Amino acid sequence: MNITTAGESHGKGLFCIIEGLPAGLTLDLAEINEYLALRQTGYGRGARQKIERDEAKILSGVRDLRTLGSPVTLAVWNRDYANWKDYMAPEGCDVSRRTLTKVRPGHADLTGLKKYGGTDARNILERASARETAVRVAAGTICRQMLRELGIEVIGYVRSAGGVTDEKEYAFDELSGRLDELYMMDKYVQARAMAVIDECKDTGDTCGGIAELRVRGLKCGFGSCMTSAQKLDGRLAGALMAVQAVKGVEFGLGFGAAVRRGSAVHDEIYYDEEQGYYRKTNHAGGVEGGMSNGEELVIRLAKKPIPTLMRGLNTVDYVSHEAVRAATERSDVCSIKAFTVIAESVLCTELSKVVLERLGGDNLAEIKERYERLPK
Ligand code: EPS
Repeated sequence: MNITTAGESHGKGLFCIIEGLPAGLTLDLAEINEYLALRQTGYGRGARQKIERDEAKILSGVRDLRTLGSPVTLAVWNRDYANWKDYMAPEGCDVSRRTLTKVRPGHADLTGLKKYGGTDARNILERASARETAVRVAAGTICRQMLRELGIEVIGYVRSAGGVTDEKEYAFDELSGRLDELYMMDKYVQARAMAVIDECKDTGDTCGGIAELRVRGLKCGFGSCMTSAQKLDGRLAGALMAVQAVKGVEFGLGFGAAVRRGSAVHDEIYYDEEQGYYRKTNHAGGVEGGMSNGEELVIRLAKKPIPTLMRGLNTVDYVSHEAVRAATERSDVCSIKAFTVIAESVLCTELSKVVLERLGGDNLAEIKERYERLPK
């Protein structure tokens, strides 16, 4: 399976083509739109979300809500394009307006200009913007629906926002109780995080956070120890690192494993007739030797604060070379909940690729049968 996305933040829309989806998957369009709506929410989200009502349109590869095995094309149209077409229209527009030369530290602006040429960072930021993730959530939800057919479930929650961290551990089934505002689990911890977000808003600042993703039902043996390119953790980490603003990925104990002794890191192995092989701990986060080991996948992602700060950081104008304050457009103060929805979706997509590579198959029935035959 392969996915290509296209589209600019203030262009006509976001688009993607998914190649290699099996035939016979019944799509739940309402669920795709629910995840798109969730991506738009969260305490600290910005004003753009008041304009957009993201909705996925299926343009190909599906008939009567069932996939055909042909490439699936998705579109999420930008409502804001109506306000931007005079400066963004591919057919001709006024590129002398809405320019951005006060390049923002932490954004793609400066490096993108040096790489692609020109003097207007608009040409860079329009694509670098996390708006692109809207269509990745739509595609990821289709992948989620395919994984669900195999009994594989994906969910995430927020462990830390604005530097306020929930240190408790939660069982998979508890995670559906994540709270609306920030997807945190503990309302007292969340209230403190929301107060930090308020403070950031008042001071023209932004803040990031940590999301934890969990996968249940993935049988052992996905990924491979045989070549580095096939390692499951390498592939998932690569896909997740490529989500805008991610600065770190860890599996299981992650960085914590580096400071413990081996006896406190490796998950000891037991056997009984009923369960077969099992472990009492999951410090590995479900991956050993680059392969799923049948335990839950546990992945944590560090997301940096959004680089557009209303108070503006020190920078240099790309044209005049004068010391200035960085450009400020409307911005999100904190987008950690939206990010969690995005990260879950990207995980569903990469996991689907790995699953389909191992199981092959042209139609869902064939793939389900092959998955069921695998040992746990
Ligand atoms: C986003 C829409 C954008 C930003 C955000 C993501 O809207 P606008 O730029 O029109 O306000 O809010 O983009 C970024 C975080 C970024 O770094 O560019 C969205 O729909 O998710």
